[in-house]
Amino acid sequence: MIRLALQKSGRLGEESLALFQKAGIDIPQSGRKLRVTATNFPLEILFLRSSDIPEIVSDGAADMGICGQNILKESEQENLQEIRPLGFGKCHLMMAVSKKNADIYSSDFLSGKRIATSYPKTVKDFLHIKNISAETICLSGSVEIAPTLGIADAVCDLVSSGETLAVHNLIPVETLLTSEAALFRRKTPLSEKTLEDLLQRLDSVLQAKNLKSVTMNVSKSSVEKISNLLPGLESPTIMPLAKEDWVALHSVVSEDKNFWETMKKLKKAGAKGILISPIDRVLL
Ligand code: PRT
Repeated sequence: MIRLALQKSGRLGEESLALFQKAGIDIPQSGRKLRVTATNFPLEILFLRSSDIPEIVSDGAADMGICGQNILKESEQENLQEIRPLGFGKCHLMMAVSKKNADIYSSDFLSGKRIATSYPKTVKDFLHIKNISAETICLSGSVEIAPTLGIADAVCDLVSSGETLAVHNLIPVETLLTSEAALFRRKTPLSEKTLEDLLQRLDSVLQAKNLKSVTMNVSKSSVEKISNLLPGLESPTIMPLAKEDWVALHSVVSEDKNFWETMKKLKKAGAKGILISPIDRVLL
């Protein structure tokens, strides 16, 4: 049984549970329970505050955890190891200053100033690397309001859309780190077989994220031309059709920036009835 710590409520907890569900791991609705066991996989989930997750894993109360890379970095727990970035909860930890200071900003601006943040260790590392001496004001939330209250000259906080900074008349001037949700473990042994099974299931969902199953009817004479247009995982599957001289071609195509251009080219080359379907999971 693997014990995994997850955010109790909030953006990362919800997306993590959705990922497990897509991977075919059934986790009962927790309600007020802080500890639940998956019904079809040897996995126990502990629901915690994000900032407590690294320490709980580091201390051995859980084997693995999911939290933002920002929290993992701030925790400075040396016996933890990131296993997978999970592709959600993306954000940047940014330094921001008021509009009037943004134009004159360089890192040296921070010298002798007060910086409000919920990430004091990451900020101290940043200042140390830049060889700047500044004071950090540690707040657990609502960091953006600190300059208006006159208790800080700059803030260092997470940014995704940038709207919160804008509302507080703050301009992002420097990125300390980029972050997304990540699965991590303690560096001590745990059931490698169960871990491998868990990773295989999660990877099957993560790798399928941008893949589409594409099927189309094509005349036998255009099979080669159309096959060459299909950037699939392997060569396309060709299936016979009742209609003479026609076949169905199936391939798996990544939905990247060229996807719709490729679909247009397939149509132009004579492909008919192109079916595009999502793929839940793929084992590569
Ligand atoms: O509730 P709990 O104690 O578990 O932690 P929490 O209060 O930090 O939870 P939550 O859900 O807010 O954040 C959990 C994790 O989500 C963070 O540790 C990040 O890894 C990730 N994440 C991604 C974010 C954001 N984007 C984000 N925008 N966490 C917080 N924000 C906040 C930010 O602090 C700021 O106040 O959103 C505001 C800025 O958003 P924009 O869109 O206006 O730029």
